[in-house]
Amino acid sequence: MINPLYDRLFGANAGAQTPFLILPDGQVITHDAFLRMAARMAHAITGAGLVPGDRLAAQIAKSPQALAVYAACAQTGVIFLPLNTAYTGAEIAYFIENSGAKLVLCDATRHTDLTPIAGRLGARLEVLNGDGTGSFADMAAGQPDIFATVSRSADDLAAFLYTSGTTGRSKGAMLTQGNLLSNAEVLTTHWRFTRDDVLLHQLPIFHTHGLFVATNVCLIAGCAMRFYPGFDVNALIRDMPQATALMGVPTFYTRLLDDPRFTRDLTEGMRLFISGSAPLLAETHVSFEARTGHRILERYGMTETNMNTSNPYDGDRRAGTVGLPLPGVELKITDANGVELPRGEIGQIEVRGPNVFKGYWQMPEKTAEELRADGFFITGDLGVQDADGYVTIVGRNKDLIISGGFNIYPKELELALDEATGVLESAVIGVPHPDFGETPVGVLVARPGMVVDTDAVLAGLGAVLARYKQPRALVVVDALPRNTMGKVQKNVLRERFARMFG
Ligand code: MCA
Ligand code: AMP
Repeated sequence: MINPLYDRLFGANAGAQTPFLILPDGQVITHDAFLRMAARMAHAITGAGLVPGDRLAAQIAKSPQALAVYAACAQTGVIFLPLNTAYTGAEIAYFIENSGAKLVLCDATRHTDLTPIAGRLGARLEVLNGDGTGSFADMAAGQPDIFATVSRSADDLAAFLYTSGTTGRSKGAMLTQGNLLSNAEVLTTHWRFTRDDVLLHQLPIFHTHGLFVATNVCLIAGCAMRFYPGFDVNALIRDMPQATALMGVPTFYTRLLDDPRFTRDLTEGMRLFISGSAPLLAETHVSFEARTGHRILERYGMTETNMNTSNPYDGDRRAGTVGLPLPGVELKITDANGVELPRGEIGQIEVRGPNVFKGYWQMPEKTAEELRADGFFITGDLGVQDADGYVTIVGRNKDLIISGGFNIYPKELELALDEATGVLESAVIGVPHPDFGETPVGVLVARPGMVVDTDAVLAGLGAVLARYKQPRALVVVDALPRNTMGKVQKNVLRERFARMFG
């Protein structure tokens, strides 16, 4: 039986009694023990009636068990659909309905909330808690710890990751086994991961960054991860002397730099610090090197494409750039008509390669808008490539805010704000934030003769939007600035409110 993703990532580590996950309390889970846990879950998944190609949605806390669900999906050929733990019931309902998930895993705390939703949508709901307990764990307990891996091909789907759109409707990016595997192979080599590495893993595992980039690389290398439930600067500082690498969003690095305990001595045994998901300010890069002697390696990727570019391991890691296209990835800068521009000119970034996804689930028209027939994907990012090939991202063609590495689409917030009592219309903009890089601010116009109670509006958003998406401030203005075409001039608003958070 052949299953490229499972065989290469997981199966290759079968029998290895070396550490895979080192938990904050010192507990060690070997590669072999992890695979046996995943095999028991694979039996539970097939026992629940799922067949290859079915979707399993998981809104569960980060834990070794949560990671084993990913391995179990790979082994059974079931499509894994990880969901942000911050999503509200209303948001989850959309993902279950849109994906047609057959099995949904949640924390016990969400069970009551999600039971009617799953019931209405015909999905089976089971519990998997962050401590590894729950009805799904019970289904897996006592199952054989070996599972006959289901045959799959590189073109079969491995995961759906939902990414919001400028229309406010999330789209399920369909990632194949080949997409994930090709990128993981390239990154492992490019960043020189070997079985001697120990990666500090504090990212969430419901995104490409924490799930595919960090985890898949460590699986291919057969190395260990110090695996934490979430970001914890104290644990990072405590454990850094026992690690070799860190992957994080820029907020990780600014928070480390804010801590006087973070010193050159502490980083002596580290060989690599990688940043991505949001722009790393050149000043952070420079301060980091001054403090530690290490140059952060910045790379650039997307849910739809995995990683596209990376600064070199050996050679010049240039602050403010995202480096060079990865081996096997073609990148070009184009004008609005898709015509390639000469080096040095700013345009839209397009990429093509084995890393590029298959399309958006059941959205052929959206897929056609962004994925060209010749295989180039229009990223929506604006960039420039210098004479040496280094890419700098200069802006976005899409209305997107990135807060602490989480994407927030203004349209989704505007649709919710427009429903609020007394609101005539709204515009949501991203403004600089010292911790999160950017944060959303809602600019509201009141209906004639009405007063907007901004506290009540914010409270109302809590029921529909995940906390991280909620605007950090709401301001009421007389009118939104518009151009002659009637389009809201968000750049004018961004300038006006740029210094709200210092
Ligand atoms: C948490 N909160 C946030 C964020 N995170 N608000 C805005 N933006 C955020 N990113 C809110 C919480 O709701 C809470 O609100 C308060 O801030 C503190 O929450 P807490 O959980 O304690 O925060 P934290 O643990 O310190 O988390 C901050 C974080 C985290 C470490 C920056 O957000 C994080 O791990 N971000 C990484 C995301 C990531 O992996 N992105 C990759 C996706 P309150 O207190 O008011 O209730 S992009 C991707 O995968 C592409 C392919 C790529 O290129 O990598
Ligand atoms: P997502 O849709 O969550 O995968 O986010 C992808 C987006 O994050 C990209 O289209 C970029 O706008 C942004 N991004 C990722 N890495 C970087 C980076 N190193 N610098 C700037 N933006 C980045």
